[in-house]
Amino acid sequence: MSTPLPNRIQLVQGDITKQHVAAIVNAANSSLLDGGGVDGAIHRAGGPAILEECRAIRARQGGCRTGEAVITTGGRLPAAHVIHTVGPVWNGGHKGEPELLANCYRNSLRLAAENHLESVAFPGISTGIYGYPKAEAAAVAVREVRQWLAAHAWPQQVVFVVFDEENRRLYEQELAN
Ligand code: AR6
Repeated sequence: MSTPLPNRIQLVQGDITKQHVAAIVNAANSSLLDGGGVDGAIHRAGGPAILEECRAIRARQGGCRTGEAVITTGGRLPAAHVIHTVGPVWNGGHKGEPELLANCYRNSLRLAAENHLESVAFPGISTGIYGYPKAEAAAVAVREVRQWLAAHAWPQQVVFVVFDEENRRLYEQELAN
């Protein structure tokens, strides 16, 4: 299901691995290895080429710190690229979580812009295993993407991919503001 919005942002409820965009964003962990959740789904659907590039990045720079992002092939995915970013683990909200989550969106969008990627799909980074409250996370996601798009031509399109009803409602509310 897709909700069209009157700008460069789209909201889709479904599986991010099925999105036909230039890049999908992965909610990874700092090892860039052995993930569950959306990470596991992306590696299963995209095949071993993604993991191979993650291992090479790890060998080169020792993984990916919280808030930062790296880019690999999309392997067999419809998306040509995967941007792996590491969201913060929710720890009550006073350990820099909002700023770290904002960095995930900014650094992913920066990589997309640098690589001239036309469209990028984001999952709700940190809102699964990492426990970030969904409403607060949706507010950060929408604010950061809006700010980026207001200042940059690339990416041209951003798709928020929500898995569940609750996130769909929260994103609809944020996007209506
Ligand atoms: N498509 C779109 N969204 C999805 C999908 C999917 N196929 N699967 C899950 N989600 P999570 P995190 C949603 O736990 O909280 C991994 O093991 C899900 O409903 O995948 O950032 C990493 O390696 C939730 O809203 O990521 C890390 O160790 C959102 O994606 C850790 O989990 C994120 O949930 C990262 O935890």
